[in-house]
Amino acid sequence: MIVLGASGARAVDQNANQQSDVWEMLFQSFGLSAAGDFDADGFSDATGSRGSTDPRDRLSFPQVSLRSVNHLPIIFWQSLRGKRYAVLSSINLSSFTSTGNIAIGSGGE
Ligand SMILES: [Ca+2]
Ligand SMILES: [Ca+2]
Repeated sequence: MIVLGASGARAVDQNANQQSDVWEMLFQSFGLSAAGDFDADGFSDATGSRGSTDPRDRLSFPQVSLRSVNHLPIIFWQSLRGKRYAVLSSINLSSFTSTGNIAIGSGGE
């Protein structure tokens, strides 16, 4: 299995609520619970924070697709410009290892 994770320095979280302070300011999402799901999209607000999705828009949630391009499997996701993404792999879903691939978000797929 392959998943995406935030890369580089940990997100700033000076109020220790497990959600990026930058994300909280960007989406005016102060006071949301890390385990909560304000927009009922099936992803916790902490997960939305890591994926930089809008916590008030249930159509904005972390998503990854696998497509074939020239017979090769390619991973796609909606990125944010300048955000660093790491591709992680796991064979047991309990531990994950970086594939070493870091992608810088372009603002598109
Ligand atoms: Ca925070
Ligand atoms: Ca959510």
